[in-house]
This record gives sequence, structure tokens and C-alpha cells, in this order.
Amino acid sequence: MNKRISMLFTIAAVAVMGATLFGSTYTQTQIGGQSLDINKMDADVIEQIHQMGGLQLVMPQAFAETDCGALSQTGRDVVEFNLTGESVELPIMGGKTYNAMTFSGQVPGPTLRVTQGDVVKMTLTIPEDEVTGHGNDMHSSQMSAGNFESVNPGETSMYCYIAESAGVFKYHCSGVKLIGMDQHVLSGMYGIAIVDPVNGYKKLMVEKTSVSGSKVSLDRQFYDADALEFQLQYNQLYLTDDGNYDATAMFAHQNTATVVNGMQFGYVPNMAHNLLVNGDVNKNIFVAQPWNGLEHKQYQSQLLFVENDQHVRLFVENHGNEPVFFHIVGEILDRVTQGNRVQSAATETWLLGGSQNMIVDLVFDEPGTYAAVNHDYAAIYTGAATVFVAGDPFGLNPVLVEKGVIPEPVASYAYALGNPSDAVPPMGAQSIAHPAKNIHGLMTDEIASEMQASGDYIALWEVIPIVAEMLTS
Ligand SMILES: [Cu+2]
Repeated sequence: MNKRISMLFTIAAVAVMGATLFGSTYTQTQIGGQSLDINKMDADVIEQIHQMGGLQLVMPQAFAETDCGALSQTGRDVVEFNLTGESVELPIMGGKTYNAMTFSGQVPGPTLRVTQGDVVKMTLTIPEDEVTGHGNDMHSSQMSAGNFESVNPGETSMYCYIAESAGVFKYHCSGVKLIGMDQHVLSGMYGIAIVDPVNGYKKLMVEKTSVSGSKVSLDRQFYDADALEFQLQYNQLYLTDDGNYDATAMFAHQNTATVVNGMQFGYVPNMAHNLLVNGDVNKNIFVAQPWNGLEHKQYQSQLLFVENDQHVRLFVENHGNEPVFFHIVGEILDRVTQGNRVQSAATETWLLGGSQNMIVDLVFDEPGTYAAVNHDYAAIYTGAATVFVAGDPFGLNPVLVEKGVIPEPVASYAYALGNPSDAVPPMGAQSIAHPAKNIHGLMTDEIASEMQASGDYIALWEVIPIVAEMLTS
């Protein structure tokens, strides 16, 4: 067996055990746990909190209010960020749907990208027919969302702030005056803001060794700050069999699914990859391929394609209740940055607690398949396996050129298939443009149609049959 294909099987083996737990539904074997019982809590503590004024003390009235008009006149760039709060039905693994709450019809919500020092003008609109009000808390704002309160159906509200700190920052719904925040966030109302450092990103140093005669010495390699970028956002779903939010399961930390950018196993091979590698759309190369067929359209799983010896930058956020032990099977995280400060270099795994983020810079040295996982087996088996493919590990270039799929050999398969749109953040000043993007993500059909009409993205469910025809003719 080809070494690279063999590696893919190894990765697949990790996921298959999880897949077998699911069967055809999203239910899973659950570990024993206890639900929250307020009667068992320390009564004195509860009484003390009550006498201190309860939550009033935790949520003081002083709101760091800012004047949008005044901020607009400061000479800073003003970036408008418009969101709508919408409840929609979206698919989950196993052919069912769940009752999602979203920002602008997609999970995660749109990514905001600004430069440190910009003024952000955030506007939240709730359509008239929406079933509930929603709020917004932007962690890049350094303002209490409690005082932004919530926006009722049929209303619009706005606030402005200066993005003073560089890094990755979560934003999320703050419920209806903070009530139901857990439900709204865990049902899909979350996203990130990427605040690029005003002085730019730093070039990347990767340690290598070289040999001269019999002497091995350090050979530092430097990569320009420009990078090919991806975003990976981790969360969990806690659902009843009817696809509704299950608070009891949340309190017990018994999640139904682990999601990356809203989906379980959203970045694993599909039928096109089966065809390219195995010559047959039905011969899976990865055992957990829940989003395999063309009928899944924008939900069909896609792979993340990078070149070898290319600076890759990942924006990673943990929105969930469980820790993320971020690890890439077969790779080392060359640099980990949080809040524009380097935290680690050449590390195997980096831990993100709830509402914590990082920027990972790395170079995929060898052609191959690499699975980015939450190195917690329960998380891997319930969906947190994301496959990167670097270079041309399957040796497809000659075939693709011969069959006319691509005019000449390519440095990554992204030139033929594109990278999934929901894993690609908006361009920054130091972003390397992706060769192409395909329509992918937990989004409504309306959004997918708009993307297709824009002409900026590949609709792979239409392209794959053409490629298959070319390859088999
Ligand atoms: Cu909400």
C-alpha cells in the first residue's frame, strides 16, 4: 500500500470508532453524569449572594458607552459589521436537522477582520418574524454586553468600539438580557473577530538541522509573514432527539456532537477524493465520511489543501464548554501566538480553555495527509477531526494533467478543487490568496445560492460529476 494512503487509513482508524458509536442518528453512548441540583448546593453561599444583591453586583450598570459619531471622526478606519439574528433549521450528521440559532443564517457567524486600532461599528438586526430577541457580545470590544441588552424582533441596535488589542476574539449572542445565553451560543450564535496587529505579523522561524561532514548544526529557516490562512472554531452541540437544545445534557457535560466550524467531520474526504485516490466514488478513503454525496451540496465534506514549504496561519477559537487539546497528527505547531504574544514554538499540542484562542503558524514539510484534532478521544470520535492535505501526496498531478482537469502540475489540490469557503477567513493585509474557494459550510440554501450567483466560488456538487466524467473517459 502506498505510504501516504496508508497514513490516511491510520487517521481514519481513529475516527471510525467514533462513527460506529453514532449509527445513523446523532445519539451516542453517554457516560454517567449528574445534573445540577440546586438543593445540594451550599445554602449559605446562595444566601450570601442574595444578600449582596445577587447578579446586580456581577453586572454593574456602568456601560463603557461609546459615541459612534465621535469615533468616526477620529481619523481611524471605520469597519461596519452587520449581523442578523435568525433561528433556522440546519442539518446534523445522520440525516437529521436541529433547531439552530444563527448570526446571518450560518454557523459560525461571519468573521470580522479588522486591523488593530480600527473602529468597529457593530449592528445587530432581528427580523420581524424571528421567535426571540438576541444580543451580542464582542470580546474584541472590552465592553460589557450585559448593557447592550438585547434586540427585539423587528428592531435594530448598534454599538461602536475601537479594536485596541490584536489577536483572535470570540463574539457571541448574549441571549435575551443574558437569559438563555447558553442555549443561543450552543445552538450556533458565535463567530470570531480577527484583529491584525497594526505593525503586521512577524516572519516565521522554523528550526531545522543540516549536516556538514559529520557535524550536525542548527539551520534556522525563515518564512515571510504572508501566509495561507484558515479558521477553525470548536464547539459542542447538546441536543434532544428532536433536535432541540438540551440544558440537562449541557450541565452534565454530555455533548451530542463536537463541531468544527459548526459541523461534525466537515473536513474529511468525499466521493471526489474517493475517485481521485481509489478510482471509485464509492470506495471511501476515510472511514467516517458522513457528508459524502453530491446531495449534501454545501454540506458535502471538503478537505483543506495547502502547499508544502508554505507558511500556513490558523486562527483557532474554542467556543465550547470542553477544553480543546489542539494537535495536528504528523505535524508540530511551529509557533503559537495569543494576543500578539508568542506563547510557544515547536510544540506538539496546545490547550485552549473555553472562550480561548490562538494563532498557529506552521509549515507542512512533507507531502501527506494531516488530521487536526482535539486530542481528546471523545472529541475526535464525536466530530473533531479535520484533514489537511499538503502537496500532492497521492501523485495525482500526471493523471489530472493527462485528463485535462488541470493544465499543468499544481502545488496543492486547491488549484483543482478549491478550499472550503467556511474555513477561509476574509483576506487581511498579509494573507496569501487561496487558489480557489468552494461553497461549504453550515449555512442556509439561500446563502449558498447567493455565493454561487456571485461567481466567486466553485459549486463542487456541479463540478464533481464533470471531473468524474473527465477522469473516467
Ligand atoms: Cu441569540
